Amino acid sequence: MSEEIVFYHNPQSRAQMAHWMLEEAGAPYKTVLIDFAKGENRTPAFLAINPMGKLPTIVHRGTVVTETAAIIAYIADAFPAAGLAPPPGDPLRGAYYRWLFFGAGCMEPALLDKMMNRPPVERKAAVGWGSYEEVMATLKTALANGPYLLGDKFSAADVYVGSEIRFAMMFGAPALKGETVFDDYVARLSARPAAQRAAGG
Ligand SMILES: N[C@@H](CCC(=O)N[C@@H](CS)C(=O)NCC(=O)O)C(=O)O
Repeated sequence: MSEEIVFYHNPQSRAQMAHWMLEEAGAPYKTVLIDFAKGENRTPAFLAINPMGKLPTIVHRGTVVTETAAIIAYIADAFPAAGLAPPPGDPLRGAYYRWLFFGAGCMEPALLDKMMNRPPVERKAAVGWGSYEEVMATLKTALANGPYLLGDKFSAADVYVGSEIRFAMMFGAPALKGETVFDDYVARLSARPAAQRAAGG
């Protein structure tokens, strides 16, 4: 079975995060560009792979993986030589899972609330991400001792959470740009050769 990952990509999408991860992992991959304007993500052929019609999507060893955080975690485990995930049994695995899931389950919806000017939630206690302000304050504390979410060790969790922070800054989300912790973190991540290769397309 082919080791090559088929990567359904559009650089103007969350697929950019998976692209960076593929480069970090040194994974062999083939890019299939999907043009949203032409509806290429809504063709029967693509919907048969991902019924959500969304990117990123990868296929590896006959298995479809969707959801950016899952793709990033999957690649880290599939290419362990890159050392992008603490192995099961390593105490850091807990923090690693924590920040990956926090990124997908808390940061992303909080960020979308902000970007879409949704009204503050009425029952904060029942909403998993609480509030944008709490999410950002939590991340700020997590990165205070840095340089990465797992301390000295760069991991796939930084690819995901760091990408989200960088994306949020680009869209002018509050409480990020101008905060030294976040500015330094994003600068550190953006300087990585793999991030720069991915930024090229
Ligand atoms: N939950 C998904 C969201 C993916 C997503 O919404 N991707 C957008 C691009 S950033 C997309 O493919 N939109 C096309 C569409 O829904 O038609 C993830 O985390 O990967």
